[in-house]
Amino acid sequence: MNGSARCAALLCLSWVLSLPVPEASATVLLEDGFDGTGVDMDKWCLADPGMVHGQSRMGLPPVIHDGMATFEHHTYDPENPGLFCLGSEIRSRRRDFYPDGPGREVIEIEVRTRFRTQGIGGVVGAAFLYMDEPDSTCCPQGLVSDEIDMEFLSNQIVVFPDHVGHHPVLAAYGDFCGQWYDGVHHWFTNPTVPGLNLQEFNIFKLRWRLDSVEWFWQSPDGTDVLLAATVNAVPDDPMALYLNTWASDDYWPLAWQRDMRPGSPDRACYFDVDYVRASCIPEPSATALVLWATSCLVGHRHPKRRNGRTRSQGGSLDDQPNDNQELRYRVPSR
Ligand SMILES: [Ca+2]
Ligand SMILES: [Ca+2]
Repeated sequence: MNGSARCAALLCLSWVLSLPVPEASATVLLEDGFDGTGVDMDKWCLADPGMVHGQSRMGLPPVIHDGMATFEHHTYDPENPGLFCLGSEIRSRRRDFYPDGPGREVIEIEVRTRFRTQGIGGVVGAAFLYMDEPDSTCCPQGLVSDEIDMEFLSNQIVVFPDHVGHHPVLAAYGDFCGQWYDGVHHWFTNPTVPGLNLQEFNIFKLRWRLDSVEWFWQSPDGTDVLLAATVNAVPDDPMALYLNTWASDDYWPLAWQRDMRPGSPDRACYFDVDYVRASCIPEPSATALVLWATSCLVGHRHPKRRNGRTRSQGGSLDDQPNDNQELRYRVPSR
């Protein structure tokens, strides 16, 4: 390359670098600020009231009030006194949350939550993505599942308080069928987060790409603090969004508390969700950016901004309003 050609190339390069990078705009797939008086059944399904998870029968719908969904947990189940506690769960009707790009390389779940523990240990409040499918050749429970968790343990607030900051449970499951903590099908962390008080409202986010999962907490100054990231046990199937409360049994010692047992007098605690939002976010790859820059050079034109928002391809995988079929028994998260 002679001097004038090199000069022209440098001029072109500087011009390309001066161009605005295509804007990555998120597309909201599901959002609920819980501003009504009941569960929006166009967006959510209630759990099968016969489903038992840990020590809890998931028989309570969340209470929608004051712009929040409150997932109550009670030790007294009037239909099964002394047999089960009562928990609460909803699942999104959409089961197609999946970072399948292009234009939707990231699935982001953002949730604002508070755990009013009332001094009671042994209860889990959670926001998570989940799917399962039958697998008769694999595992004891006959299901293989994918999952990404943001879970909060009342144990770690009231039984084992940490004055530095509380501890979210962050976990990912990829093609999981019982391989706890192997780092391949199940990845788990429970970090101390300085300044985090789970009894006040906090904003958490997870970002799921096909090759990684990241979790964030929004600090009081509005910064998204990276809490954890993994490239292991990354889900590879479309999932639905769940919110719930339940009481663990001793199968998960970290979440279990000896005094948390079904029965009266009733002891109640409350997991509040101010809002939850699921979005897909375009995230051009390095290759795509090079192609875009090349097209700018070759065509000598400004790049077109992505027109509007992308949509879910094919819509929901299951939009049939059949409340009796949707919730299989979940593998206990731990
Ligand atoms: Ca709200
Ligand atoms: Ca899978």
